[in-house]
Amino acid sequence: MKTIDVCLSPELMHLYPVYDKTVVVVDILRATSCMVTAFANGVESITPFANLEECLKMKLKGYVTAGERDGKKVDGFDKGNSPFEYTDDQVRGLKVAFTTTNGTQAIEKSRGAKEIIIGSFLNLNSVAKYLLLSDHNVLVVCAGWKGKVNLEDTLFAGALVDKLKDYLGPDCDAPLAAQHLYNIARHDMVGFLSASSHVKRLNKLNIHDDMKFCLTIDQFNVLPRLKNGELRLR
Ligand code: 3SL
Repeated sequence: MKTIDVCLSPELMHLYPVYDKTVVVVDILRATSCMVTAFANGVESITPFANLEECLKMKLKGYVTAGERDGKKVDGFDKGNSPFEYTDDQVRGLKVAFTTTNGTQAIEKSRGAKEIIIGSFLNLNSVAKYLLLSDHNVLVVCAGWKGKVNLEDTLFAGALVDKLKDYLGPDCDAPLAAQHLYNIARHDMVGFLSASSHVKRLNKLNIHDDMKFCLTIDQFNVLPRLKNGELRLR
């Protein structure tokens, strides 16, 4: 049986060899939810950057620059990190250079994996279907917040473990813990997360609608995958 493991924070990546794994990077609030929404609305590619200045330079090459630091759109960038900025025809055909506080850092730390795909509740089923057919063991990398564990990414990991429980075995206790948490929260994830640190942080920035949208399950049937440094639909 193939295995599934969960890295609850990018700071723990040194414990998880990735060279032979399919890594699912997740940042529910809000980076990977934005990426999935953008691809569902026709973006051509997203190039993730850990470094803000490197991302900004991509403007000179005709890229749309996007992302945030501490939840706020970066000065000089074209777009921020709300999924509502990546809907309808706003992004069709665009090449986007993207950097965020945690999500793109988690992608950076996952480099060297056999393959890297992007997960969110919005494309949960597409991720699960892909993993079922893949030959590799799976590691879910939760972006967390500045090295700390967060609830929303852990819930996604738990949802994935739960969905795949008959096909992929847990590789340590983190997937089991995530699965338990998801089963406690699954019927009211919005309520469950209302006390979470990042929801409070976003509320302080007057960002209220993004959370509900990012917790919608299977809104889109897309699977972004990292290839040659950029995310594209597989
Ligand atoms: O850290 C990230 O990658 C972001 O998703 C955080 S925020 O929701 O934009 O604050």
